[in-house]
Amino acid sequence: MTMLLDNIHTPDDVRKLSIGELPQLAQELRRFIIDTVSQTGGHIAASLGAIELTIALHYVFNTPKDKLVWDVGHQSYAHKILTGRKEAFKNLRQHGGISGFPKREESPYDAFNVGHSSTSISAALGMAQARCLKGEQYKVISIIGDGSLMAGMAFEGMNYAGHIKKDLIVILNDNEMSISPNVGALSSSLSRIISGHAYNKFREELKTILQNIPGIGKSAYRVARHSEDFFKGLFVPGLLFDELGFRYIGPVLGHKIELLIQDLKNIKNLNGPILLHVITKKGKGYEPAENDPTYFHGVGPFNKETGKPVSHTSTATYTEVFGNTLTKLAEENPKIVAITAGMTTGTGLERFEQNFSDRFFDVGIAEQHAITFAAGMATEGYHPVAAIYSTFLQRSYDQVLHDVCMQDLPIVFILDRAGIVGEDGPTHHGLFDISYLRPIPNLIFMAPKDENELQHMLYTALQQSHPVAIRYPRGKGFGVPLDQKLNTIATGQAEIIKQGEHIALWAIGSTVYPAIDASERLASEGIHCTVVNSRFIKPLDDETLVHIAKNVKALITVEENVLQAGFGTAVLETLHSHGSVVPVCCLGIPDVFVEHGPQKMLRAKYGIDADGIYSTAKKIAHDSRVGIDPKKNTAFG
Ligand SMILES: Cc1ncc(C[n+]2csc(CCOP(=O)(O)OP(=O)(O)O)c2C)c(N)n1
Repeated sequence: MTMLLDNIHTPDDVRKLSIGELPQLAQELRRFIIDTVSQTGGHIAASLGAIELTIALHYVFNTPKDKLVWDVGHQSYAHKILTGRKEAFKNLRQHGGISGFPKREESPYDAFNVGHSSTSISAALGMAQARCLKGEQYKVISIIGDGSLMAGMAFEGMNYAGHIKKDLIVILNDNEMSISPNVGALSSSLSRIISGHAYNKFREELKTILQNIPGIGKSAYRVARHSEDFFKGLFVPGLLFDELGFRYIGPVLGHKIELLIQDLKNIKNLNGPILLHVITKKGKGYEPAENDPTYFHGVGPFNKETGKPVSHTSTATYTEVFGNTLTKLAEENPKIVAITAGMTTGTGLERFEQNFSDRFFDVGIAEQHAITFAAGMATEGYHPVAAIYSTFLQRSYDQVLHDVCMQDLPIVFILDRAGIVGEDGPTHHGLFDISYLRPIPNLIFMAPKDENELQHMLYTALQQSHPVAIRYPRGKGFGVPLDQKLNTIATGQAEIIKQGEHIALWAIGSTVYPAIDASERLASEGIHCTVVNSRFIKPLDDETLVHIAKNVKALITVEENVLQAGFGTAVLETLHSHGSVVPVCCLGIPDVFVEHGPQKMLRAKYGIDADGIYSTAKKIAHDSRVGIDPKKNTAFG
């Protein structure tokens, strides 16, 4: 059977199809996305839910002149395929392949780079404003999900859009889900709008009826309009968009392409800020994803017949160990409360939620609010644990600094996905938290070498009366046994794992085991290393550091963070302030945004795996400045 998709190279080809052919195109896209993502992994549920909407948008608007600004960008797979990336889509999220998110470097159809949520309205409004300044004519359309719309930034964008009144279309893609079911007052308001759909029909009908009554029609309509707010409030509590200066249209059905096209054509030439409310189903057309959209939000490779993951090992992830440990600790300590910003599953808090629903708070995609909300609870004697991915905590920097650390409040920041996350790429790597948190006074900052140490660190953090951050990587631990009894780790005390007289490997978090591996290979070649698990980024174990530095010929720091203002820099600062002259080499991420690709591969590329540490140590050992005679080819003679 001929596939329509085979002849689609740009959206112009979509526009050549008849409206009657578009449902078939949607089916083909759906199959293609399921086939591919089952092999590559990716954000399938949101993308399946946005297929008809994507086709309709490209059909009605003149892309790329008209600009589509996708929020988060995880729903953009159909957009990628229709905009010349069908072949490239087979390498979705693979190293060297196309990104899982819109990327301007990748295509002129990608108007804005995304990955973090709730930016699309501000970005689109900026484009609309620039268009006016340039005196050009094109449409700008933001496509935002109901979950992403809940964030403060989306409201800041809408508020300003209503103020400057530029032509701007916001498509609200409402599937009543964030990653988990949506939360919050706006969310329930949207649901009531959907159920109040009848109101809109009623209003239109009323208008026609009243205006057609001979003699009194016009004045009756005026009276009715005055009382409209009253009626509207009765039927549709979602006046918010109108109040923000948007013309609200909808709700409309998001999987009926023909109707969607009609709706988009109707709003295309309206002026001012318009919000079109589109109802979609997350995971649409793939039963396993429709049944479990939370699991299929973002998945690894899976069997497309069953929906089951292709690989699974029994080793616990750091996330699971965190969630289980916190739940256990909360049984004994009623002051522990857990907070997440729309990431209950991702941060491992489902069990906590089930066991302590009254002490669990999913605030929606609102990282800034999450932290200050935690601060408020801490002032009232609670011990909040705010679990947020490293990359998303960037959103809350001022709240961490100003609302928590400046008041020295006991809050535990759990930074999951710290380091290289893999296929989600540069928007999601957690490679900056050491640099952005390290300068903040009062904060204690730790990173466990394995999942067992994570338990002890969490226990330790909850003994403190100060803010504490714990960072750990995405994925499985090392499969080490988990101690039943938890201990307090002395603040700022590093763990000396082994001693050797040649080179010190001063490692933190995920780099400790690779440092141990490297030291074993080096030892077999006569290069003897001291290996230290720093455990703390802040405070550093100055005494141990200075002492060790005196007794080796060189020191190497290893971190899974950018080198700028990172962990190695902290070590350098300490050594410098103590007058140490030991040569130091810092291993970590250079001054780049790291691309997407497998964690293992990227760690190797940036030289922070066992091989990388080994090679650097070997090079240093043979460097004449370290006191080796290179001709002898033996380290430190
Ligand atoms: C600042 C930020 N916090 C958290 C996330 C993780 N995240 C990605 S998509 C998503 C849910 C978005 O929900 P919605 O906008 O309704 O889109 P849907 O997935 O339902 O289509 C979340 C929480 C993110 N990308 N950015």
